[in-house]
Amino acid sequence: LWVTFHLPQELLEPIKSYVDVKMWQDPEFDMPQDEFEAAAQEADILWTVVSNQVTADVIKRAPKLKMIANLAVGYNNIDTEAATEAGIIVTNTPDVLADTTADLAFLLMMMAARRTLEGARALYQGQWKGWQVLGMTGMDIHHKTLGIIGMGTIGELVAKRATGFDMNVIYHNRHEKPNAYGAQYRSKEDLLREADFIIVLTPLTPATRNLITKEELALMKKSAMLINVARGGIVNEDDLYEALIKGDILAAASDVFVEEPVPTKHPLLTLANFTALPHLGSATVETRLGMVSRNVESLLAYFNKHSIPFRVV
Ligand code: 8YV
Repeated sequence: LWVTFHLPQELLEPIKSYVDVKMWQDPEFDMPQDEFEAAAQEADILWTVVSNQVTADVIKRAPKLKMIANLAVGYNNIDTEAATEAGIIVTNTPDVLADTTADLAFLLMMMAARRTLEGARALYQGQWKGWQVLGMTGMDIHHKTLGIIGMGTIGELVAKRATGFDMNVIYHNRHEKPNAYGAQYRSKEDLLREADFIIVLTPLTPATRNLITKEELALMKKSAMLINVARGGIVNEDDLYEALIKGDILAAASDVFVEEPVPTKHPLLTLANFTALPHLGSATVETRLGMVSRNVESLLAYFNKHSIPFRVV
């Protein structure tokens, strides 16, 4: 079994008696893709994270591979069609991170609304000049309309939070969800036109890549804010930059990027009306340990020839 990220040894204990374990040793940096591909070639089982690209080509050159446990709910890093064809089991970590990620979605929305990054940056840089009536004023979220695009488990938990903040919630999803905390279904276009805040929460698939481009941004209110806690690539970053520069929308925030870690020269990072976080959606101790447990459960079921929980392929 190849663990392609760094885990504290004690978390490997439950599986060690079943299998020889190799692990990426650097806790600071992701495993580079070429080293990951070399690991995949010799692995029977891979324990991966979303920075590992398991393409059809990687699968073709991994003759022994039988299972991939992905430490994430999203599995856009894995070519599931190629895995299915090769008879490879793929598992993920559903539900356990949903509340934590919903919290972060809310946090990012409020950071954008209240301009907290801008304010904190000014303070740390010694540029806080004192209280002014209209200094650093943001926008209230209460009694505003929140539009959720992608009403899965995390979307519903964001809607739940929003009701406690007296927001009016609308959503767009492939299927209508009648019991989603009073949230009202809208077409994508109507949601874009009506919402004051939009939170993107779809998985990244061929259908959702570039779901938000200049056309969608143009439909949004000029006072609206766009928040992405799903995946880079769902929102077109070049178009978002243009929209923020031109004032097509007021502000945006994102926890996810097309390239992660984000290059320090990324144009979006130069904008005062853009708030960035380093993919912290699921980053609490409780949730990360819960995610590890989900994968361990799947692995133990595999070793013991039981039916495999959290299986996506
Ligand atoms: C993961 C995530 O921690 O679960 C997901 O889909 O985006 C994160 O919570 C991260 O992607 C590492 O695999």
